[in-house]
Amino acid sequence: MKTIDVCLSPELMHLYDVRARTVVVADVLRATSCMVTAFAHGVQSITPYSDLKECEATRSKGYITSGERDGQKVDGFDKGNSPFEYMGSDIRGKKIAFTTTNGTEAIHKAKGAKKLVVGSFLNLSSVAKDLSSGENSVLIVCAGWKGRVSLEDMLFAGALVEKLKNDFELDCDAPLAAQHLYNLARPDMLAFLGDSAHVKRLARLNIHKDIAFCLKEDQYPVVPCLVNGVLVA
Ligand code: 3SL
Repeated sequence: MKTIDVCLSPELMHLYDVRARTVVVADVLRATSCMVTAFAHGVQSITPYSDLKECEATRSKGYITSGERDGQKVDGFDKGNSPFEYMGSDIRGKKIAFTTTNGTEAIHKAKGAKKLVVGSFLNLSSVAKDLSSGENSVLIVCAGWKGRVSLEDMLFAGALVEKLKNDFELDCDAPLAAQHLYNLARPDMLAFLGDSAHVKRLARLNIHKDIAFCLKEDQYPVVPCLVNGVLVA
């Protein structure tokens, strides 16, 4: 039977062999939620960058430059890291170069995977469907915050485990813990996350509506997938 596991921080990636697995990278607040939203609104591709300068240099090749550092839009970039910036017709058919503190970094760390897809609550069921129809075992990589664990990414991992529990065997206790947490949080995820570090961090930036939006399940039926270092729908 296929198995499913959860890597709670990109710093723990060395514990997992991803060469035969599908990896789902999740940075619910907010990188992967932005990416999913952008694909749902017709973006052609998103190239993830770890390095700010490399990302910025793509502008001369016609890319939209996007991203944040410590939650704030990078000076001189076209867009920041709010899903509401990726809902307009200005991105249709365009290529985006994206760099964020944790999300794009997690994608880089998981690049050796057999298949890599991007997950968020916004495309939860579409990702689940893609994984259950595939042949690979699965590793959900939670982007976290600078190597530390983030509760919202863990809840997403738990939601995915909950959806896939009949098709996959749990590999260890991390998927079990995530699944239990999600079921506890499910009746009111926003309240459950009220004391979490990242929600507090974003609330200080006054972006409550981003938080509420990123926790909505199944808004978009897209599954961004990494092909030759570039995300496509
Ligand atoms: O680190 C990331 O990838 C971001 O999503 C962080 S933030 O939500 O913009 O603070």
